[in-house]
Amino acid sequence: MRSFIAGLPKCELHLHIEGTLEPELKLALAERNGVPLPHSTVEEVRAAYEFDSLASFLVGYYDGMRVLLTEPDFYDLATAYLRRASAQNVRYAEIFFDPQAHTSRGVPFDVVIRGLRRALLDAERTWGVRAQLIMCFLRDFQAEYAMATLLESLPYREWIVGVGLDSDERGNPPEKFAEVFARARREGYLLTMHCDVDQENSTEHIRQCLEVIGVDRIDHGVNALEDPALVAEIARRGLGLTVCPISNGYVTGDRKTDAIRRMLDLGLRVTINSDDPSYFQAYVGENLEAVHEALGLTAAELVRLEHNAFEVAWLPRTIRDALL
Ligand code: ES4
Ligand code: ZN
Repeated sequence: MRSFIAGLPKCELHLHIEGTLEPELKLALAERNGVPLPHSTVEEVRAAYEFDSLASFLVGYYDGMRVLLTEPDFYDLATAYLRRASAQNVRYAEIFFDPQAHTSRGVPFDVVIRGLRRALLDAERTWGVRAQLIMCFLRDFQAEYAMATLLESLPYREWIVGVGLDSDERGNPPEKFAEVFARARREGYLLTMHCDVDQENSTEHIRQCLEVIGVDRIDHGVNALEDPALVAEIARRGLGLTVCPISNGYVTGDRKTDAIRRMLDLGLRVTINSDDPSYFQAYVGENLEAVHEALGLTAAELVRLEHNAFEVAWLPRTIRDALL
């Protein structure tokens, strides 16, 4: 089944580009940009990636970004990811980026998006892997800053397929961003939000995503299983859930594979994704293997997981059908 998984055409829908920064590239960019780091070897950088909760993960995640300063840095970051993704037979990826994690450090929005965009175009030509960008707002910053970021993105509207919401969920419910997401929808963006696994008020946050925001997808969303009314509504709307088992394992101690089993059995459009593959040392292929290892999936079920992902991808039907 290992080679079956390796050969399966894949679709990645939950991937933070800043979470793909491998220690080798972090060291190389630090050197290129003259950014001092407390570590000088890959092993030391790796050893410093330590976390047991979303909040402790995010500390290292933001620290890593200090080496990302120029347009070529963002180009190199996304190119390295797309090279690895295409080697795992990823045919299509929707890539989150966190502009505020950069503009808040003085790196201009256009530097970030131009570097990422150029990498996407070159990767499609070089490896045939398609990708689109989803702009995430940081939920632990004020809604006003998210709105300003949304307005700053409008000149690049054609380069961004949708918006998301990530970072520290605690005390930062979806409804805090209702106005921002309503405006984003009016501007033509599709909408998704993180409802991270086992966070405080998780089912209430999922309810707000459905009833207040009107999301087109939910990132994680595993805790919906605790409320039959949420499950029914997600099924009725055919919403995709982008689950990240190895990430969930790091953040909660449980890869939530039993939940994935239940979602499959309920006919929900569950998808398997990597989240922050450098930090969790697992790209989408390793995530599929982990689920297979825990659940003993059949080939048909593995195909179903990828089929779900292509189905809920934010692609025009003709392009999706060509990829399937
Ligand atoms: C994230 Cl696992 C997770 N949760 C929320 N925000 C994030 N950004 C990157 N990874
Ligand atoms: Zn995520």
